[in-house]
Amino acid sequence: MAREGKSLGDQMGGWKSSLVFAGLVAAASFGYGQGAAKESGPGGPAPMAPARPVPVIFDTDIGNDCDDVLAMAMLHSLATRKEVELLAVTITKDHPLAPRYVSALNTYYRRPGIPIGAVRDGKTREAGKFLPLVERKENGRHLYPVAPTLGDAGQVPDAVTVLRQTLAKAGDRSVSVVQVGFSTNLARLLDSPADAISSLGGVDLVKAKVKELSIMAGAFQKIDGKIHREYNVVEDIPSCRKLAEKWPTPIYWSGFEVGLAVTYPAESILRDFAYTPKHLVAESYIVYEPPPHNRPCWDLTSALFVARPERGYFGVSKPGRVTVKEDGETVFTEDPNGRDRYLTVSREQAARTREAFSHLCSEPPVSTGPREGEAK
Ligand SMILES: [Ca+2]
Repeated sequence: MAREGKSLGDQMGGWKSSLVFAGLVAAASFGYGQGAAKESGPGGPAPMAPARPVPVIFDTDIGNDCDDVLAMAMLHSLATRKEVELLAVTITKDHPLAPRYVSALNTYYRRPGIPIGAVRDGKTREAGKFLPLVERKENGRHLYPVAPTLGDAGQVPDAVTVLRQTLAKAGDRSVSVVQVGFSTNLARLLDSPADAISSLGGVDLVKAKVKELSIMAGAFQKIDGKIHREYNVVEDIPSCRKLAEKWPTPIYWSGFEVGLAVTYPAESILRDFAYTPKHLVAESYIVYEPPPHNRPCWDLTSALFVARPERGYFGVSKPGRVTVKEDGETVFTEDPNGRDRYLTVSREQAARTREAFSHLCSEPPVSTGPREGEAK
């Protein structure tokens, strides 16, 4: 089921109107400076530049909305630029094609060995619109090949195992976890006991190894004058409630309103991927909802924020605490000692950020090995 099909109903059609869109952007730009250097949000300090590359775990419900695909393409470009290191991809969409699809993307971007973990007994069990692209063949060969190590069954380890293994190997308080789907995997990670992988239980392992969680979930403004119960929360409310209650590191929440205000330029899909005859990213977008639709960039916001927090693409709120109600509503309460902040985006930031998205998402894969003649 696609994102619209759940909590949004048929509203997205109406939101395509530029008038409504302009209103939402304006609503999202509450009261802070327009200059990039000052764009620290309503009261929060400007985030510092991280040590690069930023080690990232990407936790995604890939196969539902196509913004997960764009976010992965962008992370690969940022990895090529040595701004991030993609340590692992874990999946909360419970469909066997999802890990195959992730492997095809990683293979296309020259990183077939990135560990992939998949949820067991998870949410959204239908194939969705674009995962089946990974099965397409031309002249008897897969158009979008997966890593040879994946095997025909496409089976990958359980996501919690991959999360624990990845964190166990990581440096102390080094990892940025980017969650852009449901909280199923991360909630189970918090509940996971000490085992052969790590002597630490889930909460302590996260506390030891994770620097921050950047999460696309919730809504911190009314949408169309109404409380918005956001899809990623609503699909697995108990897991999101557990995450909000127990997660032991700083959390940056990108609410529904942020991605809605930053749309992907459809002309980039039509033009910027033409360097290859068939491109899995562009095809997935088109199969999901073709141009001239400018897709909101929800998941991309959380990914870009960990890579370039200091570049003024977003503002951050003052600290506080997010709670998730039983019906999926997210509530932010200001607290100087709070763990949580939410992202904001002004009209000017939205324009800059969508350009950055289109350039980064459409960058061709590059071999980063030594050039011919250079010492290895
Ligand atoms: Ca997603």
